[in-house]
Amino acid sequence: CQRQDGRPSKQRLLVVANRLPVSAIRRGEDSWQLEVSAGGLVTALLGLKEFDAKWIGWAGVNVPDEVGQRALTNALAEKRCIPIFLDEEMVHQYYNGYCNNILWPLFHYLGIPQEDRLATTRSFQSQFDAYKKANQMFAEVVKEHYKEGDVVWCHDYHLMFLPKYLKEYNNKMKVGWFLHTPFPSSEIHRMLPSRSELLRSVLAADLVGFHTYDYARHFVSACTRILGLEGTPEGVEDQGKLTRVAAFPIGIDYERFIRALELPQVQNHMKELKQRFAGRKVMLGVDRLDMIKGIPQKILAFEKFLEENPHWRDRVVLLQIAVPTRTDVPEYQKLTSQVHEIVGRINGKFGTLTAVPIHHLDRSLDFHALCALYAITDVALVTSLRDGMNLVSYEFVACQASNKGVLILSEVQHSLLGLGLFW
Ligand code: ADQ
Repeated sequence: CQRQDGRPSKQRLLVVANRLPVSAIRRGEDSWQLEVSAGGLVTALLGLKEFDAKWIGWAGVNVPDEVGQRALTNALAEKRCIPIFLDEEMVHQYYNGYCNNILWPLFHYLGIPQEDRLATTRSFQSQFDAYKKANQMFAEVVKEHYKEGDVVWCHDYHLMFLPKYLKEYNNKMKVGWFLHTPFPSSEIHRMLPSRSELLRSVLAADLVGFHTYDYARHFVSACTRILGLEGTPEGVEDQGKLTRVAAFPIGIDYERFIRALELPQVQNHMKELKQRFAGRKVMLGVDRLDMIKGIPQKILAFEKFLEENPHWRDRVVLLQIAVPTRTDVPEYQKLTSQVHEIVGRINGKFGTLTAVPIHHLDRSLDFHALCALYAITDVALVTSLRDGMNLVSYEFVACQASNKGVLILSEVQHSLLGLGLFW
């Protein structure tokens, strides 16, 4: 494919994910402010420079009126983003319900909530119906923007029906699907009432990708054991049609971090932080506030460390930066209160009039502030109980250009990141 000046044009790519890489905040009837969202999917896809990419997804806000929808669509077009508008009920059933209450915990081995185990319960069925409906809405928007030759890249557990809906529309469309979470063992996937339908829908894609070989293997064995299909070294075969399945461990745009560390504003911020915490070792946690990230466990381990090593009490500080997510889901609200309670108790126990051992922030930091923090950190703590990959570990290592900090990983992270970080 050639441009008029003779240079090859970039491959067109439609990235489809539940959320857009920006969050929208309404400032007036037809005016919107856009902010980059924090999260692994956004960070991971920042490196997509060799494609002519557009991103389709939900803007994370309810916009019931047409004026607002039009204005937001125009504002997002400048960022090469195309919004999907989901109403409150859909968000409740599809996103908070089926995605975050059922698929997310199950894929991280946390089980299915008791009341949703029976497929016959009304809440499960309505959440599953909403999930399919939402996937259809995404498919409609993809169809509207698709041009022959485009590659469509669907992301994550929110959109497991999308490959099927897209292929039903146009079997020639090139469709990939990538999962950012673990894919669990087939024994766990079996617990899901809609297990077969979900697998079959994903198999409609041409290429199915996972972070690790283990997740890919779990997916293939779920297809062989649950659907009775043939697993081959390339993927899964069904009546002569092969769906390729492979591991593609995701990384970060390393150069972006290195360049940021050289900026005067980042250098100045590093100096300020070093002065602020002079005489103390800095330990750091950067996470979405999610139960899989092991935040209470990390903070309780820090308390144990202070208890058992009194001479460290005024010589170390833990900075925990936890951006809130899924704030409408009761489990996440409980987690926030639990973390606040533990932090308050430990600071009350070990704090002095002039210093506290834990600084906990419920917010996102901007990219430059984050780089400065990684750069001056002595010990980064990544304590996920289970995680698809975890990019914070990569970011910390990338920013340790001049420091000789230590990265402490939970057992599960250690086995995962050994794949990419230390090879
Ligand atoms: P996450 O669980 O969101 O996504 P993770 O790999 O932990 O992903 O990365 C989080 C990203 O958000 C990092 O880039 C980090 O810098 C940023 N971030 C987190 N907290 C922040 C804060 N308080 N302020 C600013 N930025 C913050 C999913 C899976 C992961 C998988 C990724 C990518 O759960 O396992 O690694 O996708 O595939």
